[in-house]
Amino acid sequence: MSAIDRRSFMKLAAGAAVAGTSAGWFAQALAHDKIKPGPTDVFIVVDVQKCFIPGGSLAVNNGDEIVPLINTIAKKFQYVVMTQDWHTADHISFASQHEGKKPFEMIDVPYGKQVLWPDHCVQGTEGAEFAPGLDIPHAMLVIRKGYHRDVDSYSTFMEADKKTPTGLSGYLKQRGVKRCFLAGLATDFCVGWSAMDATTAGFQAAVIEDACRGINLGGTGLEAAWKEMGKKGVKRIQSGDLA
Ligand code: VGL
Ligand code: ZN
Repeated sequence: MSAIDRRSFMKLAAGAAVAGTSAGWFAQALAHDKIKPGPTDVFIVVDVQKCFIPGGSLAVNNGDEIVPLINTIAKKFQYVVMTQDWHTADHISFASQHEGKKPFEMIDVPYGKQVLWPDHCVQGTEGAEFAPGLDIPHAMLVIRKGYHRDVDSYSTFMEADKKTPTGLSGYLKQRGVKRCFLAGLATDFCVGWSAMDATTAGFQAAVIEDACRGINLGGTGLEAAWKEMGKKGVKRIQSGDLA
């Protein structure tokens, strides 16, 4: 290579480097920039249960649409954990347990504010089963949450009292996991809270947006949840970002 050739090559290379860093969307489009899940990554499939899909008692709009995509994503991961919302029949989060209260109203409970929900995901009932078509035979762990009558647990790491761990963080750390990728139902509740708690527990966390659906309470809850997640360092990615 002549000196002139080398100089123009260096210029080109520098230009490419700048393009790669300053134009994130461009970098993302290149196959080599995709995220390749490995042995320190886990895919956490949150609450893809009958109660949360159309026909269920707390149906999330289009919640059933994500099932095939979640199956596809799961195949890219060696490690998959699935979660189940798993309430007692008289759970504190059920409007039916509070005189004169209706679903989606808010009440004060000892650990803070609690949204009241229709009865859902009662232990051992059909509604608590995984959604039809969910097919992840290699999932290594199913973790249940929300089984203490007096405490809700949107997060699959920490109950809503913020002091009762589910044990998932210890499990994942013992398995050498560093990054958590999350998807499922609902974006603005169990997926979002789980992702934020993953960062609090010392993991990197990313939510795969197109493999989630949200409840969007009051029409603004979903965007507010993304904002909160961003503040906590949770990455917002798409299924196409995964190799
Ligand atoms: C959920 C509300 C109540 C969820 C669970 O899975 O997002 N939302 N219980
Ligand atoms: Zn619940």
